Amino acid sequence: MAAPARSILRASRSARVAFAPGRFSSSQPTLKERLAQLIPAEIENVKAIRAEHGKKAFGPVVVDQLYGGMRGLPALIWEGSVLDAEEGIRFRGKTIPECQELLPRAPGGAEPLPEALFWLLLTGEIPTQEQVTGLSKDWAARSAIPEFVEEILDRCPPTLHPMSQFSLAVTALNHNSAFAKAYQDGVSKKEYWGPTFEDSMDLIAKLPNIAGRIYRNVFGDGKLPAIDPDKDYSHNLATLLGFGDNAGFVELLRLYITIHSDHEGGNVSAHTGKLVGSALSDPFLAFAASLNGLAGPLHGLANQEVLLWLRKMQSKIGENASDEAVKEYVWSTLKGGQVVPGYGHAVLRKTDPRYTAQREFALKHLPDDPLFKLVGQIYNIVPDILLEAGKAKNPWPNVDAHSGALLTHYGLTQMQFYTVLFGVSRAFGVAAQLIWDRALGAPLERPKSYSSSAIQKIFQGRT
Ligand code: FAM
Repeated sequence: MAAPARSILRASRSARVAFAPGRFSSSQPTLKERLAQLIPAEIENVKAIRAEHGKKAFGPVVVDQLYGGMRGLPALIWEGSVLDAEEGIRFRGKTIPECQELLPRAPGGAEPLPEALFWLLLTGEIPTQEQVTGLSKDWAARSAIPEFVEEILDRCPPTLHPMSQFSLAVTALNHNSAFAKAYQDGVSKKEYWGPTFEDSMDLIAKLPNIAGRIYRNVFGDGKLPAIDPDKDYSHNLATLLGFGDNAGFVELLRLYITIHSDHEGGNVSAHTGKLVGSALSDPFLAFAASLNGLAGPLHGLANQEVLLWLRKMQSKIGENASDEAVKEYVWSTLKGGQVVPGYGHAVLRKTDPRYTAQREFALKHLPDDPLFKLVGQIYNIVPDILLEAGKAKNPWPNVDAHSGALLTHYGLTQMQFYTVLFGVSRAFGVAAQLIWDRALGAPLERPKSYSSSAIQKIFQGRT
């Protein structure tokens, strides 16, 4: 006999907030109103660029790029963030330290609110404190997930990886998609962005309840507290995970979501969301696809892999191991045909500023933490070894080399959950891109593939 849905036994369900989404700032434009003002000029801007430069060549394409994962191939447009190989990410032209300085914070907080980062990604503008508070309240009002999605999660075996559960739940949210409904009702192309915006807001708003439920089901007693409409997004997410009373963890989440939100358009999760969205799949379907890409160990799962690798290292060579012992362990990883997780990058050629931001957070809040010290010790050792091994184009650490040590410090020790937090954050960038793609009428993506024999034919007789 099938077991009864565990949700029936639960003391509380995900928050059912008593007010509706919409306007929460009194006098200033909401995010949707501001976007509506910006879109017409951007459509004209794109038209002008295409009219003037549309037929011009834009750098060479070499055959290696077809075989080599399209590295460096100029193929996408995304205004939200741009990645420089040396300098790292800029969100709408702003570095991480600039975002930390300029974006509104929570009262008493020092880190930017991800709500503000989302506003920046979408509009290129710094929102007011009031606008950010309005967004926090709007997301809290949209945060409840349908009961059948709760039941899907409750029926997942705890052995199903949290990322698979996450992807299942996000896919199921498509049941209530405003875009899918509007499309069925014959919405005009010009109006696509409106329901895409609503779905995107719903998507981001519902992720804390999904992530919290997965965490509590897999690692706890399955009981979830309610979302507080007067708290910011990160605070509510922390509460749902059971860390709402820990001010340090809440601050960490604000920084974490901000720096993991977007990394230009070509990375696997961002590009997958854009690609799937280009078929006019709604934001839930598109973002679920992003999550499946993020769940790969060369991409977002690397944060889990780093912790696993560190723990294996500690069990093999002990805690407080010497540099020599660590070096030997790193070499044994490489000689075993494995990658050193958290190091290297497809675009970056210097230390990832997302790593640096986390290191600075650790120096401020947890300078004596043993795992942080190990992460720092590895930073002094791995780049030289990767350089000596001579394969990796970038020997420096990326974002994933650091995040697990911070989460572990505050008690979130279940590494299988780490990529879920990356996924919550990445929704901000993917959603912003989907909204703009619909606003600008981005077409179906359909690059050309070639067979190897076609390549040989094309170059026959040419040197
Ligand atoms: N350890 C060992 N070997 C590495 C390496 C590392 N950290 N980084 C690159 N290499 C190898 C790579 O596997 C490749 O080997 P083969 O020629 O045998 O295929 C060679 O060096 C050249 O690779 P590359 O051109 O430098 O890197 P790619 O652009 O192909 O790949 C990464 C980029 C990120 C997939 C790669 O550096 C890697 O596997 N790193 C470890 C996993 C990781 O940390 N991923 C997270 C990336 C992160 F920023 C994110 O997406 N969240």
